[in-house]
Amino acid sequence: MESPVRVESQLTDKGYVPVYTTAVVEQPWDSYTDTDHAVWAQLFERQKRILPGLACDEFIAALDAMEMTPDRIPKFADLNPILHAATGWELIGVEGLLPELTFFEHLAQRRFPVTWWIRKPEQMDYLAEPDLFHDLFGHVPLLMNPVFADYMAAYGRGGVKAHGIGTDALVNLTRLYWYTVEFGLIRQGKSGQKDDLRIYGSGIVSSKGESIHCLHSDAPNRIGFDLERIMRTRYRIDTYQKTYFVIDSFEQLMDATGPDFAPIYGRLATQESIPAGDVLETDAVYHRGTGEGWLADGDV
Ligand code: HBI
Ligand code: FE
Repeated sequence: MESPVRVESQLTDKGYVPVYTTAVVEQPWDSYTDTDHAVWAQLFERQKRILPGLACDEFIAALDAMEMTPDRIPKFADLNPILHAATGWELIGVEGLLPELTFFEHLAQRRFPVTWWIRKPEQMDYLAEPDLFHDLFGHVPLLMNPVFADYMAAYGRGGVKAHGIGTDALVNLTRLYWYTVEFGLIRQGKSGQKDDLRIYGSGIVSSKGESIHCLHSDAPNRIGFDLERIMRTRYRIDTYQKTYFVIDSFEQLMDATGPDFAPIYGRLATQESIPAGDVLETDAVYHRGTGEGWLADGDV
């Protein structure tokens, strides 16, 4: 089959405008170039080397269980039987960002959309949109964990409902996704000290710089998980996060998102959003950031 031509996102003067497509594509594995495989190898080996001691045990164990290797880009067809046996999830190939409702519907059906193309060598350390490495290395391993896998499916069902409620609900829910699935931290030890925190967020584990920054820099806040507080909190797209939220366990995440969100959306609609770098009186503060290097504007 001819390899699909990548749908280039619109890089405009306003920055990156995603081209949302709903198409599900077969992974064009034979069309990957040696450069594509080399980019995978470099990113995979670098993260495998630095993540022990930074990423949570569940992530490291899942990465091993999936038997992904650096020598070449994994085949979705090889990974799906392993993933499906563990938690009923499967990978589907997509062009990139999906319209929100499409994305939620896939998650609700335990289908994780993985971008089929991988970044170019010159994009090694940053690209504006999720590529194969962000999705496959960042998001997929934790879908091997039964509790987190259930949370992701519940998130999808919640997203479909939120889509029916309206934009404000979707904004609240996107913040939850951002501060847990993408940029979440988890307590690994029991003392609650800074050095007991570990990473589970996909946006962090797929980034060398942020994997180190989120735990070892004094700049960001590290604050205990609080569902409604998170759903009010604005975030950063193009810089490291100003605040990272810490869960005690994946069970805590699952329990917190069990209730019907409709009354929560109602309460949140009457409250102001919270700037990304603020610390509230009511926060359980693990670390109050110095704010070094923060940009004043740009919170979304
Ligand atoms: N589409 N493929 C893909 N991957 C995502 O992570 C994704 C998406 N569409 C929308 C989206 N994430 C966020 O807006 C979620 O909060 C819904
Ligand atoms: Fe992501």
